[in-house]
Amino acid sequence: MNKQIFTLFLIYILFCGANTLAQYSSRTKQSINEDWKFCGTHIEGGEAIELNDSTWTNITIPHTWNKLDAIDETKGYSRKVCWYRKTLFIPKENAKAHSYLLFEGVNQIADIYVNGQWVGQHKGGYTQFNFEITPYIGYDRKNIIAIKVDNRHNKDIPPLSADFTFWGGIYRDVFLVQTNDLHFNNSNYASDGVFITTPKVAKDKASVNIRSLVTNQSATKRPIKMTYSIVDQQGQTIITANKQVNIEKKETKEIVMNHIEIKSPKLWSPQSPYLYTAITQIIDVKTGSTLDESVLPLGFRWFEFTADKGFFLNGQHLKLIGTNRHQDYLRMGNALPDEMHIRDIKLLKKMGANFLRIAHYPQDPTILEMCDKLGIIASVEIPIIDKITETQAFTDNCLYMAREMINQNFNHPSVIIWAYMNEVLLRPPFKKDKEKHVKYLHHVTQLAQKIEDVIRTEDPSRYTMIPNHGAFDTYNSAKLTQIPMIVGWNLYQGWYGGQLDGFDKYLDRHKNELPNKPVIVTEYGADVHTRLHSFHPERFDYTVEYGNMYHEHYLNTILKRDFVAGANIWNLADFYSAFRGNARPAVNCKGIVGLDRELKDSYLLYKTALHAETVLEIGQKEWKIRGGIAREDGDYCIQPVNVYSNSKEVELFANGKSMGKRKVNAYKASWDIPFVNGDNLLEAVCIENGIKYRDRNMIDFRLAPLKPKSRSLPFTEINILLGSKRYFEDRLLDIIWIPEKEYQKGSWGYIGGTPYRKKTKYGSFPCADINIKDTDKDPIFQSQRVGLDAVKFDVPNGKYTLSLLWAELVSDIYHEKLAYNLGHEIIKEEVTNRIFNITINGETVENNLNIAEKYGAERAITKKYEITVSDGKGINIEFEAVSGNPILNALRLYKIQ
Ligand code: GCB
Ligand code: CA
Repeated sequence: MNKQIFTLFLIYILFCGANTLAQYSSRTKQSINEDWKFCGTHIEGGEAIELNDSTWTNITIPHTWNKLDAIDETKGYSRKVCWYRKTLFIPKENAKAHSYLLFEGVNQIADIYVNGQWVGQHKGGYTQFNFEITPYIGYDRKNIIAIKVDNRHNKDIPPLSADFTFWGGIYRDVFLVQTNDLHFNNSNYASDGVFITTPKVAKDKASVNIRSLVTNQSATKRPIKMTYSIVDQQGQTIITANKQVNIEKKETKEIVMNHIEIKSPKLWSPQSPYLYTAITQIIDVKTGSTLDESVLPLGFRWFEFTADKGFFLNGQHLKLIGTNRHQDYLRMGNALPDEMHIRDIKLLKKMGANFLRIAHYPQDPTILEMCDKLGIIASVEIPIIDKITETQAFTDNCLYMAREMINQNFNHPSVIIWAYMNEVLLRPPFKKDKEKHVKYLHHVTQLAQKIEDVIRTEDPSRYTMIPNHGAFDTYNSAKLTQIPMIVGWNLYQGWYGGQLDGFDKYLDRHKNELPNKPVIVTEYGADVHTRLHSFHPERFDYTVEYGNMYHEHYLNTILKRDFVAGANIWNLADFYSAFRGNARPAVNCKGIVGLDRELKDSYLLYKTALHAETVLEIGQKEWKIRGGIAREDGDYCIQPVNVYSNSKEVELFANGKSMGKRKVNAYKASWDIPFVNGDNLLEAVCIENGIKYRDRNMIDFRLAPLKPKSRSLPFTEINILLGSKRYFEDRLLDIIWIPEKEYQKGSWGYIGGTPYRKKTKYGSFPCADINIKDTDKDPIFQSQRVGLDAVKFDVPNGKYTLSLLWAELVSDIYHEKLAYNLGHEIIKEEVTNRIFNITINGETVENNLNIAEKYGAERAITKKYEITVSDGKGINIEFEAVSGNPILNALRLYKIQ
C-alpha cells in the first residue's frame, strides 16, 4: 500500500468510525435526500428488489411532481400514485443500532417498503412520521428503499378541498435516524419522546417539568440514570437534576422529573426571545456512557387571552399582529430547502410582526425553530378545511393528525394555540335535503368537540381555536364559537363583497354577542398584483392601490379595538392555488410579498406601523416604470405618491425640488408629484430626535404626449388598456400600459363603446378574473371596450406598427365555482356571435372577424399592422359591427420612423 492510499484508508476508517453506532454513545440523524429515483406513474411491484429502475428519473428530495403542471395553463394537476426508490448502504459496524426512516412530510399517503417488504403506511401530507426499518435491512450491502406516494383525492383524509395546491411528493427532508437499543421513544407520533412544560412561570421563579418516554428494546432489564440540565444562552449550566430508574426489557416507560426550579428566569417574548436549552440524557448506569440525548429549546413565558382586553404576555398587554403562511415559492411548488422556510420567518420578523398563524397545516420543523428564536408567537393548525366527511375513518384521521401536531411540536415555546377546522361551514352540503343537512351540521359539531377534547387532554397548557368565515349565525348555531377557547374569524368585507367598514361592524357584533369569547382575526386580505396600479382603485381590480386602501382600513380597525387579541394577514406571500383565475392565474395573490418574496406596498405599511424605531419608506416602490399623459399646460404629468412613516412629519423632494412638508396621518403622507419624461428622483426626509432619515426612489416615467404632433415631446409609442383604469407595468418588454382616454381633436383616444364589466350576483368586477390562454400578461387582456366605433391618433406623418390585442371574454367555457367567492359568483353573460370589420385609414384590414370562432375564447391574440401616414391625417381605426358588439382589449402604437 503506498503512503497516499494508506492515508486515504485511515481517513475512511475514521469517517466510518464516526458514523458507527456500536462504539458511540448517542443517536445519529443524517439526511438521505440525495440520489433518489422517481417514477411518475403507478406500477405494480414498484418495491420489488429485482425491479430495474435505471430508466427512472434521478431526483433529489425535496421533490414534488406537480411543480410544473400545477402552474401551467391547463386545468388542474395530476393527483396520482408515484414511486420513489433509493439504495441505502449501512455498514456492519452499525448492526447493533436501531434504524428509522424519518419523513418530515409526504403528500399524502406514503407506503414504505424496504427490500421488497412493506414496513408501514402514513396518511396525511403535513405531519412527520417515522418507521423502524431494523428488521428489514442487511448490513454491508445495498438495501432497496421504495416509497409509494399517493396524492389522489381521498374522502377520508383532510384536506378535502381548499384554496391552495395539494402538491404531491416527498417534499420535505428524509432522514436516517439510528439509536441504541435503549433510547427516547420515537414511535410516539414521531415526537421527540421528551415533553417539557413550565407549569409555573413568574418573574422571580419558574418551574420546569420534563416528561420523557424511554424505550428499552434490549432483551434485559436495565438500570439507567436520567440526567437533566438547563443551560443558559451563555452556555452556563444553571441547574441539573437526575434520577435513577430501572427499565424492563421491551418496555416503554414514562419518566417524569417535576419541579426543576429556576430563579429569576429570563423571560421569552417577541422583544427578547430568550431561550434556554434543556438537555436530557439517558445514562447507562453500568458503563456510565450516554445512551441517548435530547436537546430542546426552553422558553419561560406566561400568557392569557381575554375577551375584553385581548392578549397578555408575561403580564403585559400585547397586540398580536402578523400573517398566515403557505409553504410554496415561485416555480418550486412546496419542495423547498430549509433555508427558504427560514428566510420567510426572517422576513416576517423584519416587518415587525410578532404573530404567525401556521395555516392551513403544520409546516417544516424549521418554521417553529425560527419562531422560537426570533420571538414570533405561533398558532399551529391541522388541515380540516371547507368540509368534512361523515365517516369514522375521517374522524380517526383528524384525531390522529391532532395528536401528531401536538406531540411533534410540543416543545416550542413560540406555540400558544392549537387550531383546527378552517371555515368548515363554507358550503355545508345537502341544502335541499333538510334532514341530511342537519345531520351533517350535527356531525361537524361532534367532530369539533372530539378534536377539542383530544387537544385539551394532550396539552392543557395552551389555547384552542377554530377559524370561521364571516357567517356569524351559521357558526354560532353549530356551536363552533363555543367549543374552542378562542374564536377566529376570516373576514374579507370590501374584498369578496360588501364595504370595508363591514369589517368593523362584524367585529363589534362579536363583542356584543359573544362578550366572553376571545377573538382573533385569523384572516383578512386583498389580491394584489404588483404590476397593476390604479388611481381609481376598486374591489377586484388587483391593484396595489386597492390593496393599500384595504390594509390601511383593516389595520386601523384592528389597532383601535382592544378586545381584538390579534390578527393574521392572509397571507405572508402569494401562493399557488391551481384552480384560480385572477390577474395571475393559479396564484392567490393576497400575499404582502410576492411568490418571489418581492415586497409589496402593504408590507411597508405594516413595517411602518409595527416598528418603534423610525421607519421612512416611499410607497409604490416596486413600480419602476410609470406612465401617464402630458398635461395641456406642459410636458409633465401629476400623479400621487405616498410615503409611509411613523414619524410626525415628512418632506418630499422630486428632482431636487421640495414638494412641501406633510403631517403623517395613520402612517402615511401623500403628495401630488409633477413627473417629467425620463428619470425622476424622489427623496423623502424626516427628522427624529435630531437624526435625519432619508429614503429614495428612482422612477422611470414614460410621458405620453397629449398632442402627438407636439414638438417638445415627440411621439415614440403608446400602450393603452381599453375599458380600463389600470396601469400595467411590463418589465420584460420594458413598457408601461396606461388606461384609455376618450378621443379629442389633436389628441388620441377611443370613440364610443363602454368598458366591459363582469357581472356578479351582487354587483360587478372591473375586469375578468379568468385565465387568458397563451399569455402570462393576463391583465392586458382581462379588460376591454365593448361596442367601440373607432380609435384615433392624430400622429405626425411617419411609419408605425399598430398592434391590436384581443381576448374574447364572454364564452360558455365552464369555470368551476370557487368555494371562497361566497355568493359573489360570476353571472354568465349570454354568448353572442360577435363579428366585426376593421378598417385602418379607410383600408379594410379585418373582414368578418370572429375572434371566438377563429381563435377560441379566453385566448390572447395580437395582430400587428404596419402603417404609413403621409397625408397629415393621422391614424383612424374604425370598427364596424356585423353581429354583436365589436371589442378591443388593448392597443400599442409604435413609431418606426
Ligand atoms: C379563506 C380561506 C383561505 C383562502 C382565502 C382567500 O377564507 O381560509 O384558504 O385562500 O380565504 O384568499 O380566499
Ligand atoms: Ca426540513
